[in-house]
Amino acid sequence: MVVLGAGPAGLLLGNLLLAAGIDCVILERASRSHIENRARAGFLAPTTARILERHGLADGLHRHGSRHGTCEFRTGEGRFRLDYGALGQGERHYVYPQQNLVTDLLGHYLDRGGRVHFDTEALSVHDADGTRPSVSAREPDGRPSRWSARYVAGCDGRHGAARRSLPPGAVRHHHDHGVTWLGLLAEAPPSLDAVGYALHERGFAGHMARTPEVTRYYLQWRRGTPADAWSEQRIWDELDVRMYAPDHGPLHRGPFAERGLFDLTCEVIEPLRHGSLFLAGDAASLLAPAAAKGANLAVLEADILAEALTGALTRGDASGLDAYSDRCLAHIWRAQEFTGWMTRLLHAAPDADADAGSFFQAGLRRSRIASLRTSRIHQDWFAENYVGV
Ligand code: RFL
Repeated sequence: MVVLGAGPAGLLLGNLLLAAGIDCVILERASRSHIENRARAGFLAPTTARILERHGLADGLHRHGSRHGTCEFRTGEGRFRLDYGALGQGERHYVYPQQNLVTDLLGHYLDRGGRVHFDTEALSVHDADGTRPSVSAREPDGRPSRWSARYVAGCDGRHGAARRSLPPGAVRHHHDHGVTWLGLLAEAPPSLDAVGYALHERGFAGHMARTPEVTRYYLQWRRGTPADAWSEQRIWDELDVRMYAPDHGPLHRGPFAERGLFDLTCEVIEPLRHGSLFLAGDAASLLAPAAAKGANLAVLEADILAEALTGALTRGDASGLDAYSDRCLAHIWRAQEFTGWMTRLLHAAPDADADAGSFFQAGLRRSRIASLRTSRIHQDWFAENYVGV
């Protein structure tokens, strides 16, 4: 088995294949230290924790992760909290930085004797329509190499080789929410004991705890403006305004260790299987980060794929592989639907003051927020979708 990419999807898959006695190799474009330090997700769903627990891979999560079940919405009319851990299915998130999860999964994989080729970029998948597909790659010293196996798993993200190798029949659904975020990683403790979503006429601002020393902030950002256009002082001042800090308490400031721009776009590839090539994680679908679903879907899909491959390779039962794409797409579309709803809730339409239509949108948004504040049924729906995948 050849697995492309050592993110959450590829590393979980690699672990589960080795545990089932299936030989595999992971090709990873980046270095080991890069993947062990790449800060991304932080909010992991209970489903993710259960999958890791079931496979004996949750030790780090339980030792160092924390639990979280409250979010706070702030608007010009005030603020309200939803204890989502007590609503819906009564489940809470785990807060555990993605780079720690990747480090744990990599450690377990190597302990089991797994092979990863770092600094090795997959270029293309060949002969996926046959029973002996192969992957052409570039080795760290620039030499070309070729890897063949019975199956190839494309877990190499949105810009990976698996996506580039899809046959013409593959459909790529793409949607642009028309919103850009400046994502910030602040070396500062969290400023509130909840996920903070602030809706302001100047745009959205978000607050998410990562560790006691590090906090993520997001600012809705004018598309096309460079990430470094504003000084740290100006960004903190803007966060203060949009998060209504004078009304609800100051933000703990600190230097920004990272800034990046994210266009809130989403994509789904259909189907997720092309002969002997299977897509999982961001390679299969991309979600706007508004609802924190991407890493959780990556883990879920890797678990489903591992079970299907184990059936095919150890028992000659290919039914799991046949069902893989449909099973995952059901989860993906549900996550896309909720993420789209969250995205519309949190953002004024771009250039909100430009036309009368956007006032209509603002009215709908106020009504959505009011419903979420007052309707128990709406809160239960929110909680179930917010925590689930
Ligand atoms: P990854 O993690 O991108 O890993 C893919 C790996 O493939 C390698 N690669 C290649 N290797 C070989 N050959 C090639 N040609 C290659 N091309 C790429 C890459 O170096 C990399 O190591 O994909 P995977 O495993 O599918 O995991 C997906 C998640 O990383 C992603 O969905 C999440 O980070 C999304 N996300 C969040 N998800 C959550 O569930 N909860 C969150 O709280 C959350 N917060 C976030 C997020 C994503 C963010 N960004 C990046 C927009 C916050 C942010 C800011």
